[in-house]
Amino acid sequence: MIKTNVFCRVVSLYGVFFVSIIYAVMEKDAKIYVAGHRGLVGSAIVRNLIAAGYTNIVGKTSAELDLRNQQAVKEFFDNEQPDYVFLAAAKVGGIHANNTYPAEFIHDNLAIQTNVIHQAYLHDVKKLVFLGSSCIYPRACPQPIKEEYLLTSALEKTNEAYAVAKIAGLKMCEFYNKQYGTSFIAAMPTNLYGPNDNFNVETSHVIPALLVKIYNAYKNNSPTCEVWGTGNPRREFLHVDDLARAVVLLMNEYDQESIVNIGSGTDLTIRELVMLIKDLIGYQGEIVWKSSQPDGTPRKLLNIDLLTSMGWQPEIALTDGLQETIAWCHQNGIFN
Ligand code: GFB
Repeated sequence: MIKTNVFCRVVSLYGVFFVSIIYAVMEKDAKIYVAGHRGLVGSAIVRNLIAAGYTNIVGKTSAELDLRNQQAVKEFFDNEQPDYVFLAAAKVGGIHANNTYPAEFIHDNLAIQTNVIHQAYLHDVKKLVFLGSSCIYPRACPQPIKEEYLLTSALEKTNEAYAVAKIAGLKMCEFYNKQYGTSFIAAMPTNLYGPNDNFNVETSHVIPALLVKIYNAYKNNSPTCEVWGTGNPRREFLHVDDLARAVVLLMNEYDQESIVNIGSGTDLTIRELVMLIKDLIGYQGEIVWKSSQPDGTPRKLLNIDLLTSMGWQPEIALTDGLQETIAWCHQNGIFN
């Protein structure tokens, strides 16, 4: 049985104010394990929890705790006995990394999530949030993608290994709830960006890759800057601080069976994204499209009705989030 803290929130709808009751699961001094606390997602969750007044947050680097190691994960749970778990640790990467290292993507993700979810069950963790990805949905999905479209047709090939592992993870949460009565929920974020991302242009996602490539071309006065694919695919992007707000909300307020999409509700073409970043950085050269690199799925815009029905809305517009990320890159030695 989950202990709940009840408090009130004032919400405004069409200018009329309502008082809504919130059932917050996590006590402020509860022990909260954020797996992957140094990464893009985990570090944003930690920032959000600290700002909200949570005082007992646990994290381990991959050097301190290899989550692929079953015995090490068991010993960690034996020692720490966390009350709540955010499972944000994963082997992640952009289209090239997914396509090039599928064995590592399926092995590492299956191992990490299996170890953490199973130990969370064995150690009576009160609630766990598993982070998946919008690439779990079929390649040819109707858009925007509803949660119910899961497993309705074939996956995109470039990230099939990662998607299959994430589908196994969300199903593991569902089946542990069904058989063991656990309270494990699964959130499916769209493409994310922000501080503490991977900025290695070979293995990263598209936004960090473009920031580094276009900044370098600007700094070096290069007449051209090479980017991948045709520019035609559409992608939806969400700043990771908006994601963290959603994930903490779900931990505190959501207890239904369905997975929950987390997105910004709008998308743009990769070409439009490139032009936006080019303008923000001030690069005047020519963009060259390397069409030998894959485009990936043509579109994966999420339907976010379930999440917005809980009162969440994205707050950071793409241009603002990109400007903030560019400033972070300057301050943190990414651009040098
Ligand atoms: O973020 P990304 O690598 O992966 O974006 P996905 C790929 C899109 O951006 C493709 C284009 O259409 C690429 O052709 N692109 C253009 C580039 N230039 C570049 C570049 O320099 N680097 C990169 N990386 N892309 C990921 C999955 O899919 O989505 C992950 O691979 C995860 O598993 C994530 O699910 C959410 O959006 O295609």
